[in-house]
Amino acid sequence: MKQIIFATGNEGKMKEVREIMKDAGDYEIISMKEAGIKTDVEENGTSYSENALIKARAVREEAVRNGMTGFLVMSDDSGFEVDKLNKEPGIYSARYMGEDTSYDIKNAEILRRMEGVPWEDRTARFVCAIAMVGEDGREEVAEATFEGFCAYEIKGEYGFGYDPIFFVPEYGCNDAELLPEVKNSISHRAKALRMARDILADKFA
Ligand code: ITT
Repeated sequence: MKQIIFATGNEGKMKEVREIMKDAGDYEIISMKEAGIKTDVEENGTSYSENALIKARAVREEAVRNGMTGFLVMSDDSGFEVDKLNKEPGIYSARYMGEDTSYDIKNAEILRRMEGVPWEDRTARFVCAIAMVGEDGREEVAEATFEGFCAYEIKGEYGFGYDPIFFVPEYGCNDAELLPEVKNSISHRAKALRMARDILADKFA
């Protein structure tokens, strides 16, 4: 069975990817840790797709150096965009206010910056780019969005990152209030991974 090394150091993402890809048939998903890969690259691209490719290429190179065969690398670059804040934090979502700042603080700061902004101007979204890099260097990217609003309040215990301040109109609650199986059926990551699976079947079979 072919292995997909999923190039992320983010536990929240890894958990969702495993759940979304659990019936991905011919592939076994393994984390970088499980593959013994330690690469930590600088994400200096100017788009989600570029950053996703930067991560996947670096992991492929290390896997090849380590003598691995029969694998494909996948990575996820994602972010939270608030239109009223010029799409911040955007591609800098992980680094916003510092990588080690807690999301309680980051989320509170975004809500503070959005104080007094009416509902119709609170449009926001998550974006996810999934890059695939084959053992032979072949490259593909799939990108998808999850549209909603910047909430008025921090709410919910599920998910990770900015989920507690993202309001999901279809469900009338914040993303972090949705059960994981619900988020994982409608999210930016779910959509991009579904597209990625079609690309895998088409171009990497
Ligand atoms: P890797 O690069 O190792 O994958 P990272 O957390 O640094 O991990 P990104 O650079 O892609 O990953 O940053 C994505 C950030 O966007 C993430 O840290 C969250 O702050 C936010 N984010 C992305 N998807 C999210 C989701 O589904 N729910 C909440 N926040 C999300």
